[in-house]
Amino acid sequence: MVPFDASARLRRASLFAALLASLAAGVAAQPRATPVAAGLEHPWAVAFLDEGRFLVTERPGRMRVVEPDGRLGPPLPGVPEVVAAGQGGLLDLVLDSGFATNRTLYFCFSEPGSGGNSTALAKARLASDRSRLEDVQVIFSQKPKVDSRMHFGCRIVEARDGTLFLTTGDRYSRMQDAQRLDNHLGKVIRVTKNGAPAPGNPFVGRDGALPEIWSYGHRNSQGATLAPDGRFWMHEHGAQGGDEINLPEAGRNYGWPVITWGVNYGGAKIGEGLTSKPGMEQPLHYWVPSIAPSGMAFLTSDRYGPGWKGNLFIGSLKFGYLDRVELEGGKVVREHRLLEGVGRVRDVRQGPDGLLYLLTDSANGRLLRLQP
Ligand SMILES: [Ca+2]
Repeated sequence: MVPFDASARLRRASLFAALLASLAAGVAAQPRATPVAAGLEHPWAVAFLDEGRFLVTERPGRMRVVEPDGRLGPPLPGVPEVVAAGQGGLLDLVLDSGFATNRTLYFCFSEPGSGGNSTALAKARLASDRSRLEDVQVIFSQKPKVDSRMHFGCRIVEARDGTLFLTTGDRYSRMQDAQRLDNHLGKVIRVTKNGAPAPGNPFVGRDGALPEIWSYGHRNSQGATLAPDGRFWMHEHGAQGGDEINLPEAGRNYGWPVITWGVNYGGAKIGEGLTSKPGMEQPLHYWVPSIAPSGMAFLTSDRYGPGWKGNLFIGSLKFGYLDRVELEGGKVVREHRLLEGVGRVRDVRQGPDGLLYLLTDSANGRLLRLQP
């Protein structure tokens, strides 16, 4: 029965080969990022132009087009003077929902002024030949200006009703101001596309409160997006521990610095060390230790298979990975660390091709595409 034995041996061999192949496929299925462009100096935000081009901000104060083959265009004239120091500079960028016809975009930056600097929101048009910004207008400036290089917040989201959300930071030295309504520190701001307080804002008409405020008690938010259902989601940095995901609702208090799941750098408690208090909202999710989140996007495409569709993707600056967050019933149920060792992830967005794109934050920062 030699032929039978040989064929059994062959079958075993082919089973073993199939096993090896499936193991190899398992390894190959680990997500991989391929570089689109490099040589970006501390890139902060990426937007998607037509024909596969990108528009990228660099923190020192430059905005440039990146060609589909990765070539970097020259810095676009028209960016206002920015305070490029510490965490400040030219930060977020989003295209207007009608960009294809109106060429309008919004960006935010650290604006110099009397007393120091603060986060400002600007509107501009990208010239039809993509060579410069036109009609640049600052439509909102955070009050007051503070002598600080820290905590600018600065993510912009266009809501479905066409108003703009802007996150602002507490400037680090002014954390108590996040609880007061007479300033824009540590807030979510909501304005029209001309910078006026958005109709329906919760504190319009209240004495001593600024009408641009949507929600308060925030620390420093460097990631925000709309969920597929149109709700506004954001995350924010805690101190040592206590980074949070929040879904800010009109007029609500998100607690900083009165309640937090973190402690001060060095381990001292913050305030009375409370983690909850009536009248203050609990986060949807928090991280201890802090991951230092930046950038945030829901994956709505099918490009990575059904398991990833609807997941939330968040960059970690501190640990240098992309966090894939699984949600069930609106709650975080599992997290997966992708691309460990990729570097400080500053931004993550879904492109018009349905793929995820990331920016890494360094002196030689990169634009990366996550391969399906
Ligand atoms: Ca909070």
